[in-house]
Amino acid sequence: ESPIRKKMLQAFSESDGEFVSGQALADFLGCTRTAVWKHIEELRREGFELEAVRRKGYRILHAPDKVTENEIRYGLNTKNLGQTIYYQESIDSTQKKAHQLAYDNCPEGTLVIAEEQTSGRGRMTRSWHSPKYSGIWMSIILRPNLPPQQAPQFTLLAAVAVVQALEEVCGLNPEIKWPNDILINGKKVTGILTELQAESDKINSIIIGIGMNVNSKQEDFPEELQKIATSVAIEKGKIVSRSSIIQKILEKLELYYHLYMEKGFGPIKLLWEGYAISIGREIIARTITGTIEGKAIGITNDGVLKIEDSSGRIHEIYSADIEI
Ligand code: BT5
Repeated sequence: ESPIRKKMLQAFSESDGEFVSGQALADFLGCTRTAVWKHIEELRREGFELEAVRRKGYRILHAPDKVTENEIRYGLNTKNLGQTIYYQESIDSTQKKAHQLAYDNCPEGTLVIAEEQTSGRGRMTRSWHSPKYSGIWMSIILRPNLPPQQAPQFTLLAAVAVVQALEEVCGLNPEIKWPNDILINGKKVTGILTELQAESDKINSIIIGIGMNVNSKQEDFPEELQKIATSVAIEKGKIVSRSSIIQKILEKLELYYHLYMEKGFGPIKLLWEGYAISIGREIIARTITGTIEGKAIGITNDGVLKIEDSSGRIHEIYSADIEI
């Protein structure tokens, strides 16, 4: 995407729905009015609805609901997160691409996003169903100067950002199931996958993958997901703009990332606990080494789950699937 287009969307973004004159655009972009008009035409071809009024100029009436760089940039209110965007209509996995970009030293906050994933993945070797246009399939690269043990806290931090984005943009009240599931009415609407590139004592990159079902209908889910998955549209009863959810997630992530770097995990933990469903309940945790049953009594300051079994013994769980 050309830098001129980027600046043009920024100008519209700042005008907040008001007209921007052709001359003002030309001055701001440092190009001719004819060039401005050409860029406007290009935006139209991409599905932007633009109004042009003589002597007033142009304004954007409606941005199309795709998740291209333009859609995400228009109205995005962050300093770093999502300021560099890698978009592909179809991709194997945004997580995989993000790993490559991180390895090649892309800027912190780089967002990788696609309309569909052909081999989206969950934890371990599980797959993540990511059909075209109906969801948010994205990965964000962060580079906190921290030891690798603190990385799991970022799954919880991201979960808080996602829950608040869904509350504020969609008016929904999702809950978090430790460690990485966001549920609405007991069904999974979002999964989070946090991965690392690290040396023994230092994180190089954290890659946070977020998969959210947004406009899928119940019958769109494959058989095995019918009973366990839901989407924003199913819960809300109407179609929702993906780009506005993405923008809000990025804004919240940035906010909490800074809070975390300044104040540590404490404030994030408090927020997280307010949304958690598993705490205080009898649960079954399936880990790689075995199954533990008991009461989830809380998370530690590292984000590790504590379970008290019937003999009163307390187990610390680093990674598991939880059944409530
Ligand atoms: C997760 O794993 O929940 C993490 C999912 C992360 C996906 C994002 S999308 C962008 C980025 N790029 C990627 O390639 N991945 C990330 P886990 O807790 O292991 O849950 C996986 C399980 O969730 C599967 O075994 C299914 O049972 C279920 N599942 C698969 N697709 C789903 C969907 N679209 N909605 C709800 N549940 C799903």
